[in-house]
Amino acid sequence: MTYKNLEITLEDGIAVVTINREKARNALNSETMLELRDFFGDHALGIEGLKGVVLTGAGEKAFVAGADITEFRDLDSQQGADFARRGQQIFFLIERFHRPVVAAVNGYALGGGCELAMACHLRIAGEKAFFGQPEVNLGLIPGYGGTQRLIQLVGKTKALELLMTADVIGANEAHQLGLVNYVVPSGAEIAKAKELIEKIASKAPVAIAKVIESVNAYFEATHGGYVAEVSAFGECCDTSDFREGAAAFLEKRPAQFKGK
Ligand code: CO8
Repeated sequence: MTYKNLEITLEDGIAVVTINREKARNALNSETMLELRDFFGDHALGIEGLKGVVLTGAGEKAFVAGADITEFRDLDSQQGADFARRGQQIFFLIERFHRPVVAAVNGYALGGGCELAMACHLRIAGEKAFFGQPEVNLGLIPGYGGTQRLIQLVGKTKALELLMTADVIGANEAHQLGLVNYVVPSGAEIAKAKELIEKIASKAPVAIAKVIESVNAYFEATHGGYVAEVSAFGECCDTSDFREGAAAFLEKRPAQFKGK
């Protein structure tokens, strides 16, 4: 597959995958999601001697500003659920990848962008990085596993607060909460991610793959939460509040919600 929205470089066994839609703050449109699926589900499996993958966003402003709102504003509940389910499956490919996948978060990681970072095994934040799940501003909930992974990473207390307030937090707070592994000066995110991958690459590869498998297995009992998220996301798509929320974002005005 030829990639239009992913830029991939391979150096010393480390692949750096850059989501390259800077003008749309690297928002995840369908094409980018398919490219991520191809990379993690196929292409990367064939890279000889791969030590790990760094995932980042183009430019200084955003890692990924979420799913592409222009694409899903007209979804009905069935289409919304299908969209979310397909996205979850792609993020599972990342979470289950046999080599470490490290997010190098260089700016905003919002909505689907925060969900993407959370699907990676480790997260490095630049000091100007921001994290948040602002979907309720749009009349939605996260659909790519965010309701589940945020609980896994920061616990129920803070997850509920972040999901319900749509608060956007900075790198240091994300670090205090356990959402990211390290905070580094802006511009040093990829280097730190590579340093971690190099360290991990000096260990036994099969053992590393088994660590990933076993840690993921801890959460398997709660996989029903992902299914519930898909249905709930779909149900939100049927509300007039969602149409209003998406329209308000695109028209750059505050949303007027009616609870319907
Ligand atoms: N989708 C589409 N376009 C976007 C998105 C997005 N998520 N984010 C930014 N853009 C576009 C803007 O519309 C703008 O376009 P234009 O230049 O044509 O006006 C351009 O990118 C630049 O954006 P800003 O001018 O707003 O840039 P700033 O640097 O001032 O602000 C922010 C950057 C803070 C990231 C801001 O753009 C923002 O708040 N973006 C939206 C964040 C958001 O709400 N994300 C959640 C989206 S919903 C989601 O991710 C749900 C995931 C599950 C989906 C399940 C299936 C569909």
